[in-house]
Amino acid sequence: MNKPMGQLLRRKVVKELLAQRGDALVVGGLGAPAWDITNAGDHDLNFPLWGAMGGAAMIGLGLALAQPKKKVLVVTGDGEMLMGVGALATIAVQKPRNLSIVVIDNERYGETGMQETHTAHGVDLAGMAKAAGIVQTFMVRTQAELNRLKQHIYAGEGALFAQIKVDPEKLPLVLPPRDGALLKNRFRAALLGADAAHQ
Ligand SMILES: Cc1ncc(C[n+]2csc(CCOP(=O)(O)OP(=O)(O)O)c2C)c(N)n1
Ligand SMILES: [Mg+2]
Repeated sequence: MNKPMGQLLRRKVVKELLAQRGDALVVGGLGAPAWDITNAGDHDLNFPLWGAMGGAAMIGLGLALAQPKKKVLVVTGDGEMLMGVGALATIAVQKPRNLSIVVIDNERYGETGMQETHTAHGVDLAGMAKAAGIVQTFMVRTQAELNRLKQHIYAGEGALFAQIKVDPEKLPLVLPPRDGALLKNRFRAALLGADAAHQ
């Protein structure tokens, strides 16, 4: 029998994780995770994706390799991660210490009507990450487990992968800016300085 659905509330989870972000670079997977990171406070060093389903972890990997002194956090959905699951193998091989991937797992494709994803049927993304060779993996179902994750997420001991089981609640949208060029330019300016923004 499948385990019960997640109880944690995604907006609270993401807010707690981002409270300690400092100057970390934060990538939000398309849809609800992008709204979650925006709900926690829009930020110049947020890079919310409006598309590119399946690409969030790899965008995070590229950033982590290009900016080894910065912490990089990817917050994405179970559906998005399942689409790009091969990324786990590449991240395991590249071993970026500064990269954390957090999957907000509501066991649903929330944005398109709450269809069940494979995680509703036992697919264990944290187990897949571990088997790929990512050393730090977490399955989080409780506040105590979330608190433990918080101690490691920005420690730079990565790569780190966490799957957080959350309630499949429907929430009001909290949208980031919609203009991709604006998002890219403000991110580059905040990271590299104003001169780099438009290059
Ligand atoms: C290539 C591609 N396929 C499908 C979609 C439609 N789509 C957008 S968001 C989404 C569901 C995302 O689910 P998940 O990552 O689990 O996020 P949740 O909303 O459940 O938090 C889908 C199927 C898309 N944008 N691009
Ligand atoms: Mg989902």
